[in-house]
Amino acid sequence: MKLYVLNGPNLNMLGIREPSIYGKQDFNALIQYIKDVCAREDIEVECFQSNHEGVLVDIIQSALGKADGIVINPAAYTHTSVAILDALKAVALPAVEVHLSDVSQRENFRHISYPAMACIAQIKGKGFQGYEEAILLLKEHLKEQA
Ligand code: CA2
Repeated sequence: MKLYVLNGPNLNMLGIREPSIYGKQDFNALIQYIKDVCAREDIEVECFQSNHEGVLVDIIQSALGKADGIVINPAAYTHTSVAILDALKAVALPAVEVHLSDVSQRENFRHISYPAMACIAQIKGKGFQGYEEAILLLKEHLKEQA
C-alpha cells in the first residue's frame, strides 16, 4: 500500500508563526510524524509540499498508477481551487482532506472546501493527529476495497 501526502502553500512555514492556530512544531516535524505513522502501519509514503496550485495538480495527476490513495492538506487552495478538485476527480483515487485547524470555527471563507467534494472524508482541528487519522482511514478503506 502506497500513499501520497500533499501539503499546500505556506505549510512549510509551520512553527514559525501563528503557533496558537497551527501549533509549535515545524514542517520537518510534521513530515517525520507522517513517516513514523506510515512505517508503523507498513505503508509506503511519499510526501510533497508546494506553494503552487499547478504543481499540486501535477503531483495529483502523477499519483495515478503510483499511489493507492492521497492525503491532502490543500491549505489556502482548499477554499478556492476547482483545479485541485478536478485533479482529484480525474485520478479517482481515494483521498482524505486534512486541516490542522478547525476551519469550520474560523472565518466564513474557510468554511467552503472544493477538494473535499472529491474526498471520502475531511478531518479538521486535530493538528498532526489529523494526518494519522487520515492515513488509518485510507488504510481501512483500501483494505475493504481489496
Ligand atoms: O488548518 C489548516 O491546515 C489549513 O489548511 C492551513 C492553511 C489555511 O489557509 C487553511 O484555511 C487551513 C494555512 C497554512 C499556512 O500555515 C501557516 C503556518 C505558519 C505561519 C503562517 C501560516
